[in-house]
Amino acid sequence: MKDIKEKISIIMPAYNEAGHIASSIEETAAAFNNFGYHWELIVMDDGSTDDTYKNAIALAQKYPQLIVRRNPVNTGKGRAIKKALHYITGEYTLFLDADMDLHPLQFQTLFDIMRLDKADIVIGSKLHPNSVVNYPLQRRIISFVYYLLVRALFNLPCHDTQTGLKLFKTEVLRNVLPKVLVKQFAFDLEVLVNAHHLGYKIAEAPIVLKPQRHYGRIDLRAIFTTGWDTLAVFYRMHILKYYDRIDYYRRKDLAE
Ligand SMILES: Nc1nc2c(ncn2[C@@H]2O[C@H](COP(=O)(O)OP(=O)(O)OP(=O)(O)O)[C@@H](O)[C@H]2O)c(=O)[nH]1
Ligand SMILES: [Mg+2]
Repeated sequence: MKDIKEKISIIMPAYNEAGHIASSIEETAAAFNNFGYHWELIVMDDGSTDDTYKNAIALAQKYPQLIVRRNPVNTGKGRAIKKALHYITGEYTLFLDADMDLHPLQFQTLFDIMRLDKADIVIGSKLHPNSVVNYPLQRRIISFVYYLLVRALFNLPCHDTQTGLKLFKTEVLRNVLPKVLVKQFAFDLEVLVNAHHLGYKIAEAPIVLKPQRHYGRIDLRAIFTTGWDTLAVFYRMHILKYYDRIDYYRRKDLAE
């Protein structure tokens, strides 16, 4: 074990990843054992209709650091991550997609940037000039248009809110996640908007993205829902002032 006391909690949301999940867990465990950090891996299976849960739980004996939880029905990536917060014991939390498009060894880049930039959050960005990304033109266009929308609506210092590799000081998530309402893909945006609003520093990291699937699973419906949820985050932040009010009521609750 390195002389590093910090513990990293890794949250891996998984939906119908039976084909990937065992090797994803093995690769993640190997990467973090190699780094020498203390770590734990929380796999959140979300009503998968394939063998995701079975294949993941089969590795629980081999890795005592592995926690596998299952939701009987699918309720969305955002809600699964919110639930995972209950199991986290590390000072740092990494969101890592289960499909291994982004290899967990890249954690070290994010961790180094967090320390150098004194950031509270470091997000992988496909639009970083040093990123090596290999994904279809159609997805590049969607990413860029979404970036323009996010820039127009929120003053976020991020170019890509949607990449499945993000490092947080766990304290940030404890303060932000209870306020987050989106259950699906705009969840990431809602987390970042709220963290920024609370004054946490967000930095971006280059990534290497190697798509493991031949086609993306993001369809028109997901794009529409994400766009709609994004507008809803804007409405709650700037018109309803919901996030400030919920803070106020919570503080009042605590005071009473
Ligand atoms: N818990 C949970 N995880 C999900 C859900 N939908 C997707 N995921 C997981 O979230 C991660 C990102 O989902 P992907 O479908 O890979 O989305 P993406 O990377 O934006 O799109 P692709 O290009 O198709 O890979 C993966 O680990 C999925 O297994 C869900 O409803 N619940
Ligand atoms: Mg993916």
